[in-house]
Formats: sequence, structure tokens, C-alpha cells
Amino acid sequence: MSDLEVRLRDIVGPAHVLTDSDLKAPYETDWTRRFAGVARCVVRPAGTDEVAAVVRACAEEGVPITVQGGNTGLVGGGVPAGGDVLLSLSRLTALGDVDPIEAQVTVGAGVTLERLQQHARAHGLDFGVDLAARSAATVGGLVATNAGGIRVLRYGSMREQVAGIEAVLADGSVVRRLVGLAKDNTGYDLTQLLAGSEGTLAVLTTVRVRLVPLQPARAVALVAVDSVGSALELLAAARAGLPSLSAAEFFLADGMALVRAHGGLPAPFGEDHFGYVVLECSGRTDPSDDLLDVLGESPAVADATIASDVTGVARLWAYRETHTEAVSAAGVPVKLDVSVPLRELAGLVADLSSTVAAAAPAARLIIFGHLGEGNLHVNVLGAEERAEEVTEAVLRLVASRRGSISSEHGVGRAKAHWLPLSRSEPEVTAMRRIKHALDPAGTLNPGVLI
Ligand code: 2HG
Ligand code: ZN
Repeated sequence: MSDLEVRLRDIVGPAHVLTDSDLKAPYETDWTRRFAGVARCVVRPAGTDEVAAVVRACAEEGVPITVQGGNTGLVGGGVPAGGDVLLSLSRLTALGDVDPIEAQVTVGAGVTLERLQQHARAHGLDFGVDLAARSAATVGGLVATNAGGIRVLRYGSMREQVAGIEAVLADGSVVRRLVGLAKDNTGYDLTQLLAGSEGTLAVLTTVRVRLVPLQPARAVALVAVDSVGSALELLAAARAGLPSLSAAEFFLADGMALVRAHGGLPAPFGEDHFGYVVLECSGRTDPSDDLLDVLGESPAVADATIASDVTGVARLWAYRETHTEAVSAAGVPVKLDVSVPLRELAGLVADLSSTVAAAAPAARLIIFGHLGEGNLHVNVLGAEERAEEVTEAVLRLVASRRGSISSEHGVGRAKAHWLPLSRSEPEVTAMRRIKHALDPAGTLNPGVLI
């Protein structure tokens, strides 16, 4: 065992430094099975002081670190680069008391989204971010990647929920702003700088988050539409007519066929349609009537079904939420996560098939995503051998339509090469300067983002 591993064992205890291949394996491959790397060891500290000591030891030995939360990322940002120390934050699971006056709570980076939601709900509040990977995704990873999900339309992305952070910098020093002041104009906002920095500037250990009102009554509509234009017309009607609107999601006929086959789900309508929109409203009282009024008045609706009981709501959400697992069951996808201005969405969807077919003729294209943000998850199956070509072609298409090459999953290692398609040269230079100022030796998450 090398000097570094001996030091790490002293810090976290021998049981939490994994060097055996079998024990390391679950940490070394990402959820999609597309990204993998061999770590020299996996370290699992139990608290901020241990994280700081681990980071300091690695810095002194000149060994890079890759930070991992729930390992649900989709851009290869949390799996080892190769030969690095894999720092897992899964044991940072402290759950603070909910403060009902501030409507805030402080939690460890390793707390899962689901646990945070349960904790908030037990106190009559809720958390503003939700996404399908809720049972495994952790708060630290959600902040580090500025995760989005299905409630962005109502509450914004993860960074909007963050009231303060505690983080370990590359030299092992700790910055701590966990009071959660609603107003605090005392210079550079380090909290917001670290949100979305993908572990390249610091290791997040604790997060103070804002909570939102609990809105227990939900109504969900699955709406069939015959074009992207109709989906957007419906979105506009929902935004104007439904103050209780909490989600507006989208998928196409191919995705419907895939999730139905994978999950044995029944056909929701008598015939197939071009695409489907999921609208959700939530409030203190049943919002079904308002939702039905808007659907009844909209010419964009080709067909619709609605539910407001717990089972019915889950049944309708399943058509959208099981896309990722259904895609994964069909193969190892090339995943692209892009957004464009809503006026470009119809053109983008129309161009995607021919663009992907030109790069990978045998590929199968599944498109779904978050309608409110013009955020499409472009999943390409059967294109493993042509991953670079498909990525290049789709991201260039998106850039030509003024879009972002990473809407909510982050840049990671998967998209780092294409960052200049979305960020200007002066912007990338400024980012590099910030990285160099905070992590001059490049110890944290090498190869991620920049
Ligand atoms: C979702 O919206 C997630 O379901 C995953 O962001 C997207 O699997 C994907 O590409
Ligand atoms: Zn998504």
C-alpha cells in the first residue's frame, strides 16, 4: 500500500478506503455504462473535516481527485479519469432541523433528493427541485451540476434553491456560508460560483436550501398533440391560464412506443399521435377544474386524459419518467441534453432525424424533455461506434439555432470538447482563470468542464 493510501486510511478509517477491484467497481462506471475509469482507490469520508484532510493529503501528494455523489450524472463527470482518487460523498448524510420561519434546512452533500423531499414534507413544506433519479441523486451533486428536472418551470433550477454552502477548496481550506441570509451583498457570491461548477473549483460538503410551500393536491394531464407548434400553443395557454402550473414535459411517438414496450404500459389513446405533453398543476386544493378548462378551450389538444388521484397521477407520469430507464434497457445511448429558444424548437425537432441519420445511419432517435425550457434530451441508440460524429452533428445544429450544448446535465467529460460551441473565447478564458485561481494544480475533477 502506498503512502497516500496509508494516510487516507488514517483519516477515514481502513474500512472506507477501497482498493480492491470488486469493491471499487460500482464507483467506476456511470449509470449509462458509457463512461468508466479506474480509480487508484475510493475514499469515503464521514464529514467536512475528513473531506478537508483527504483533499489536503491528495494535494500534497499531487494526486488528482474525482468527486462523486449519487453517481446518477449523465456526462461522465463523476467517474474516475484514471489513476485518481475517487472521493465519494455518500456518507455525508446529516439532516438538519427544518426551520419553518426561514423555510430553510441544512443538509449534508450525500443526502438523497428523495430523503430531502420527505424531510421537508414531514414539516408541511417541500423542495423545489424534482427529477426521476430522486432516490439516488444527492444534494451535493445536484448543486455541483445545477440540476434541473421537472419543476424548473415553477421554481427554477437547483442554484435557485441554494441559500448557502460549505465547501472544501483545493488546498484543503473550508469556506462556510450556512446562515442562509435572504440578503447579503458582501462581495463575490461564492455560493453561486460553486453551483454548476461541476466539482472543478471545490468539494461541496454541506448545503443550506430554501423550501417551498407543500402543494399536496395535484392534477396531471397527458395530452396528445400533432406538432411541436401545437405543443407550444398548449404551453402558452397553460402558462397564461394556470397559475398552479408546475410542470410541462414533452415526448414523441417513438418514445411512447419504447416506454410502452419496456413497461408494458397500455395505450393511453385510441390512436397514436405525433407527440405528447404532460401538464401538471398543483395547489392546496384540487386544480383539476382549471386544468380541464384550459384543455377544453385549446385547439392544440388532439386528445387528452387527466388524473388527480395518487395512482392515476403516477400512471400518467410513468409515460414520461420511464424514458431514461427504457432507453437504457434498449442499449447504451449517446445522450445529448440541449436547449434552444422556444421559437427554434419546431425547427430543431424537424432537423434532428436527418442530422442524426447522416452521422449514424442505423441509429434510433428518442427525443423527450422539458417543454417549458425548450430542453430536449436527444437519446441516440445504436450509435456507440459513431458517438463522436453524432455528438458533433447534433451540437453544431443546436448552436446554429442559438441553443445550449448542455441544458441541465452539465458539461462533464463528455461535452468538454464542445464547450466553445456555447461559450465565447473570452468566456472560456475567464473560466480558465477562475479555475486556475482556485485550483492552480488542477487537482479537482481534471478533464471535467474545461
Ligand atoms: C430527464 O429529464 C433526465 O428525465 C434524464 O434529465 C434525461 O435520460 C436522459 O437523457
Ligand atoms: Zn431532464
